[in-house]
Amino acid sequence: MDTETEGKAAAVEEMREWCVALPKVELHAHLNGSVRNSTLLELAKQLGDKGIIVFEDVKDVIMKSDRSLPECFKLFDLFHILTTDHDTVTRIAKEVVEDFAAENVVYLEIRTTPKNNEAKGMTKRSYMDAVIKGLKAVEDVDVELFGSNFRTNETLSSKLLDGDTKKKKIYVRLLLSIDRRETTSAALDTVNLAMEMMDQGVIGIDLSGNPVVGEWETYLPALQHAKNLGIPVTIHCGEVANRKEIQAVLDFCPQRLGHVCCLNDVEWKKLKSLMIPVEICLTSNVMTGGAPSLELHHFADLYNAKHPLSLCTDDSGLFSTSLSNEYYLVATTFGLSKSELFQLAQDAVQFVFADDVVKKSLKEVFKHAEKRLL
Ligand code: 6MZ
Repeated sequence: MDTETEGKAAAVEEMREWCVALPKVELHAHLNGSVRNSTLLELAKQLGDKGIIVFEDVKDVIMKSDRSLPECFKLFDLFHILTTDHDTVTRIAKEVVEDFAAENVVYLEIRTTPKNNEAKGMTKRSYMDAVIKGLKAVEDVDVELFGSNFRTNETLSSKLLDGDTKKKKIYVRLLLSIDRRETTSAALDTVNLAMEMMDQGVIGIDLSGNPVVGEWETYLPALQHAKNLGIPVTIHCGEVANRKEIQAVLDFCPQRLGHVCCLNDVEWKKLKSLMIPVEICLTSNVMTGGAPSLELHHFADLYNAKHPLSLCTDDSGLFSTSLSNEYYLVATTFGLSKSELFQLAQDAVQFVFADDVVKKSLKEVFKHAEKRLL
């Protein structure tokens, strides 16, 4: 390697490390899309040994790196076969939090679809209990799940000071997802479950699932119910060009929107005038064709317009990314400086669904990190 190449490699490494060190807020991460490949392979091997699946076929699918949107949803069906029993749900919830915390995510909203599975004796409630059990089982990191002072009177910010030898801390909150395959009644069950579990870390509702499946009218009563109950809502919007639905979603005016890929000029204008914060998922959108390339991703337009936004992973396992990597991609693709990246990460605090006490604590975390990172 010549000196110039070595210098470039060192600069890349330094920037990547800086993006890892940056405190980050993750607002759009699906539990089953964020599972480690090693865990999926281990689970597939177990089911392969039992003759339930053919391990070699599943292994190739898990290790494949590019995925179209329809392929993603076939894969989720496979992941659900691998992960949907109580102990496995507990395990993946624990690992996902550990992985985000390891790259300095200080606030994580993890979303997951509560599942009924009679064969496994699973109800939506017992599924969520298994998720929460996983969050409580995290040992390497202190998880603040119920409120800023859940385990101790010390706030998170006071424990995240640099040079701190204590354990890392992460706020975790849960969003319950309505899958687009569900009926109105099943969607309402999910909202009622969210209400029931508001004191256990559940903080909002998400509408997700295969965007070519289902009708807006099916979910609207449940989303409206959430709104009436005062539960914050985030909606996957415009993953495909469904004009009628994009219009309806903007009219509904949820607290946040995911993706916003296929909006036309009128819808784009409306989104900007409504100032609804957007969860930006760069790698996911490019892989699934929602954006033509990183360079042409709509992040640039929203960022330049000073529209509220937050960088997110969507499915870090499925798309082999991490939140640090998404920040790195923004730096290298759009030329943001470290101070602009820092501001971007810090601004995301405004869009969390958690209360002002948590927001205040997170602001402190950033204030302190600023001295070290800039
Ligand atoms: C829409 C998505 C998604 O809920 O089982 N999901 N929905 N668009 C996406 N973009 C690629 N990625 C994930 O996590 C997996 C579920 O999240 C939704 C799908 O409904 C998927 O089945 P949970 O933990």
